[in-house]
Amino acid sequence: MIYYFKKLNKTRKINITIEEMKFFEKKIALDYEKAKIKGPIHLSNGNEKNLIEIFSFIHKDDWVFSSWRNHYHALLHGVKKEKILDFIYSGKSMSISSKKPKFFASSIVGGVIPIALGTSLALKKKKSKNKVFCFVGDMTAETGIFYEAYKYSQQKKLPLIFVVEDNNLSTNTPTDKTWSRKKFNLKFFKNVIWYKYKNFYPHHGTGKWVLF
Ligand SMILES: Cc1ncc(C[n+]2csc(CCOP(=O)(O)OP(=O)(O)O)c2C)c(N)n1
Ligand SMILES: [Mg+2]
Repeated sequence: MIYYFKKLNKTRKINITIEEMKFFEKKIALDYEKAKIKGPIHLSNGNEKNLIEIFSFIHKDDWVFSSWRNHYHALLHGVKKEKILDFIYSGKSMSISSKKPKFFASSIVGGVIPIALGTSLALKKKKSKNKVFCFVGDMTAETGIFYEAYKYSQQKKLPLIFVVEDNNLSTNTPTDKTWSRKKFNLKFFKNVIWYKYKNFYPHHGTGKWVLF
């Protein structure tokens, strides 16, 4: 399924199950519909198996960067459930961050890419064995900043691995049609993990109109 895996070693056993992940998002969805969360939420569904596999290659001391759709990444990297829920229920779901484990997310398309790049440069300078994993959506992976950072990280041989999560949507715009994507296949890029999935939830919210 994922082309790049043969280059990585499994470093940890993931103790969260697919059902627990789905339940975590479902509870947030229900509370959002009851107007208990006064901020946007971006839920995931359908990529649990892919993520459990990917996180088994991520060391607990590695850096993980993410986006607005970050709940699963934070959970699997070991950010405490209570801490994740604090961010979400206080309306700050898009900027979940943690020092231990090292986790940082941003709502800005491409916003974390240069930060992830700089972090990987710092790790290399410190001769650290740890890596940086930067999760991006498929449309984010089409932006200029992605290719600029990717090129720099490759030329400098930095410990930066991008994970492209491809739902073929940028909000409601199909990415393949926008970019005539057939020729570009990120799957074969070095230091890129790429997987396709179909999200049961819409871009943000749950699909139900919520009145506060
Ligand atoms: C700089 C910037 N421009 C526009 C937006 C609005 N926006 C939020 S998510 C998104 C689509 C991103 O699509 P993709 O990278 O595929 O991620 P997905 O939501 O599908 O996981 C856009 C355009 C933003 N957050 N930041
Ligand atoms: Mg997308």
